[in-house]
Amino acid sequence: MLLFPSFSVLLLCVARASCSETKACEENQKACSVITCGIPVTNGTPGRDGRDGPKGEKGDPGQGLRGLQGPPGKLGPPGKTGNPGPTGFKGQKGERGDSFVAESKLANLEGEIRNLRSELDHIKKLQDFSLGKKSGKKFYVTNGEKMTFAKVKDLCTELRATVATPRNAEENKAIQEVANDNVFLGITDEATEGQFMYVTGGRLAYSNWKTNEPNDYGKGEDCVLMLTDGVWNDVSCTAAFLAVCEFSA
Ligand SMILES: [Ca+2]
Ligand SMILES: [Ca+2]
Repeated sequence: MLLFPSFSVLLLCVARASCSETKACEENQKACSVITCGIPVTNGTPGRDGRDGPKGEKGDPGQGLRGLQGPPGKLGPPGKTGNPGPTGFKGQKGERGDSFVAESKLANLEGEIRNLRSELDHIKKLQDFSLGKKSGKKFYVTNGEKMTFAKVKDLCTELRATVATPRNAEENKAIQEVANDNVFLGITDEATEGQFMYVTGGRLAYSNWKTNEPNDYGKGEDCVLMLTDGVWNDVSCTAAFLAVCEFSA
C-alpha cells in the first residue's frame, strides 16, 4: 500500500502544475521531478526549416589518393631588360695586335713606293734629255732593228706605244731625224685598197707621198714607208724595215 501515497502526490503535482500562476509553478518545480508548466498541448505540424547557418570553418585535407603532377606550363614572356650594371675596372694594356704589324708593313711599302716614284721620275728625265724630248710633245724611239710591219706593231704594243705615225709636217720631220733610215709608219690600206687609214683608226689627216706614190706596185703594197728624205712610198708589209715606236706626250 505504499504506492498509493506516491500516486496521490503525483496527481497533486499535476493538478498544481496546471495552475496559471508562475510563482506556484516554480514552487512545485522544487517538489516534483516531472513538471509541465503551462497549458498542456498536443503535438502540432512541423515548423518551417530554419535559415542557413553561418559558414563553417575549412575542413582538414581529404585522405584520398593524390593525383599525378601535371605537365609543366608554357614558358612565360621574357622579362624587361634590367638596368645596366656599374662600369667595370679598366683592364691592363694589351699586347700589340696584328693591325700594328700590318700598319708597320704598309708604312714601309708606302716609303718604298715613294722612292720608286722618285727614281722613275729621274729616269724619265734622263730619257727625255737623251731623246731630245720636249714637254707636251710626242717622242719616238727606235731599237735600230729591221723587221716586218706585223712585228713592228707587236713590239710597240709591248712597249705600250704605237707605230710612229706623223700627223703633220713637224712630226714627220721628228720621225725622220730619229730614224735616219727607211722606216715603217703606222698607216695601211689593208682594209680597203687605195684607202689609207691610221692603224689606230681614222682616215689620213696628213700625207707626204713621193711623186707617183702610192702605186700599189704589183698589187701587193699596203704598208707605208718613210724614206730618208721624209717622203712616203707604199711598200709590201712583209718586207723588213726599221721599227720606230711613238709615245704619247
Ligand atoms: Ca695597196
Ligand atoms: Ca709603192
